[in-house]
Amino acid sequence: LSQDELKKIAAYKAVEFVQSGMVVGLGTGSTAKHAVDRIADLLNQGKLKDIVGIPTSKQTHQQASSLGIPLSDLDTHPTVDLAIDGADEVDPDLNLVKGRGGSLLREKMIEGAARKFVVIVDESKWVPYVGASGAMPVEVVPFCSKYTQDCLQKIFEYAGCVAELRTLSGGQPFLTDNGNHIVNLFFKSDVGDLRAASDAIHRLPGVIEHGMFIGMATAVIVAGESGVTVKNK
Ligand code: DER
Repeated sequence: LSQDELKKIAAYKAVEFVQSGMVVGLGTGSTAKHAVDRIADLLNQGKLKDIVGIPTSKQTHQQASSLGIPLSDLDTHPTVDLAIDGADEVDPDLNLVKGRGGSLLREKMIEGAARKFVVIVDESKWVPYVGASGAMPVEVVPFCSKYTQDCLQKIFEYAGCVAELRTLSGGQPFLTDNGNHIVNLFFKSDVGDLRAASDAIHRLPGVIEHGMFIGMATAVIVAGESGVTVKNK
């Protein structure tokens, strides 16, 4: 099975938890895309009714609205019944790294407002510790983002951190849906206590939010060659 087929299997499994009448957080990325497609299919088949989608990015808003899913936002629906989204990494305690697609702020707001947050991944996303497979993104204000980047790198010097501003092919800074910059943190070793790491990051005034989703997942659905498993918290 290809990685995309595994992503689709995990996504379809998660959509089984969607019931008519729910307010559903719609994730961002190639795995969540399959969940959005599936919800639209079930709505069009009449198997699901009265769903309101809360998109976690402009990209997902565009996909969901083109598929006819009714959409709203947290201002109108401050509580979300179920959020479904992918992840870049899942550690043994079901802590996540998210945001390599640049949508971490809206994802964390919506998934933090959800009664249940179901994460959908293929088995390649398992890591021994946060940051083991690549960037841990941090959304920062554009004002002096190089200064914030350098502060972030210094905080995690003990873990061999290299901090880099995320840029587009032309070299200009990547901009999130909210018009902010992303600083990617690359760790050479485990940062240790994630909540302490989170607190240290949030103490920097230029930081808006980071991509460690600590203790937020209610369940993680993992699709692998040997089948699909649901890991509950
Ligand atoms: O950017 C994000 O947070 C995405 O959800 C990412 O974590 C997963 O993207 P993928 O499903 O395309 O791997």
